[in-house]
Amino acid sequence: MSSAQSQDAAQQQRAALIADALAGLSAPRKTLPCKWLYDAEGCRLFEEITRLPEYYPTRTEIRILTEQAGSIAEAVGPGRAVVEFGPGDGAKAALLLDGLTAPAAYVPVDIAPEWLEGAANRIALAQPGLPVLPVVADFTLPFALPRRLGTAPRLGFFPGSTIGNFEPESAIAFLRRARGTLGAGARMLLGADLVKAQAVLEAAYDDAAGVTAAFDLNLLHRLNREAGADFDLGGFRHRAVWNAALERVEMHLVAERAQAVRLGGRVIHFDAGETIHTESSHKYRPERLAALAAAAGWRISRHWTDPEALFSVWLLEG
Ligand code: AVI
Repeated sequence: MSSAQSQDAAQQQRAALIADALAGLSAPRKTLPCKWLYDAEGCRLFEEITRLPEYYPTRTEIRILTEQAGSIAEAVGPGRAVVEFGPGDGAKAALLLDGLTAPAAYVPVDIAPEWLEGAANRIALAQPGLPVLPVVADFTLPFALPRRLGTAPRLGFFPGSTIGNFEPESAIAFLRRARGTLGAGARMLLGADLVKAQAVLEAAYDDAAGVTAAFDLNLLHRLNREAGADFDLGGFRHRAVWNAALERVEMHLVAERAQAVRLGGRVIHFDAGETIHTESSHKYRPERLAALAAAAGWRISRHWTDPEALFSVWLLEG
């Protein structure tokens, strides 16, 4: 990307952030889309979250992928091209590819080229000779796979329970679209966090060291930095709450007192105690996950979990 192109992209991103913030903060129940949590500082803080003692999902999924590698490889079958939606640093793909029999290619898909580069380099080093074909795309929208992939059967890979950050209708839409993108005979390996005790869930999203709070509050920092807003960061605090009816952990930023904030030429008023809903992390029961997959045209072939049934990895067939 030339420097003019990257300036253009930054400008477009800024305009989209302001538009989303104005729409979300003008709604009767204030909200901000969780995708804006992930600027460079947000990504750094999220990495830190994945290593926290309270945040069990990452290490538990890695444990499942490690301990069940043989069983997963057998169920997936040989010769598949692995298409990963949002590869992060590529660590989970490295584990998966190491266990699979004769994978045909690795296709990491992400909107952020810098993430793709890291994951692609990691896999190229770990799997010499394996074609690595990165795709820069927003995987929540339609995109095409590289032609060079040929006719090898595909395995979609969507770990981390990122599916849980989608509203159920969007999760179904994503899974349906992924099925179309991956093509006939495709399979999909999906990580999903499970419903469990409220205290465990709330601690995972409101850790003692305050890293998740910093991650959440960074969104207001970002609006101040990139959207010219004037949030007083001391005027808001992070709260994580289990919504039992919707089976999701919600992150909120709570206004500590009544206040007014300037953003994009408008003034936004907050009552004391009013919240901005910044993220939902849906947790699944097996029957709900099966229903979600079925609504998107997939059927469950196998699933694996850890001994404490904290997290699950699912193999879907088209
Ligand atoms: C990225 N995603 C799966 C994380 C989750 O657990 O929902 C995001 C996160 N938010 C706070 N902690 C972690």
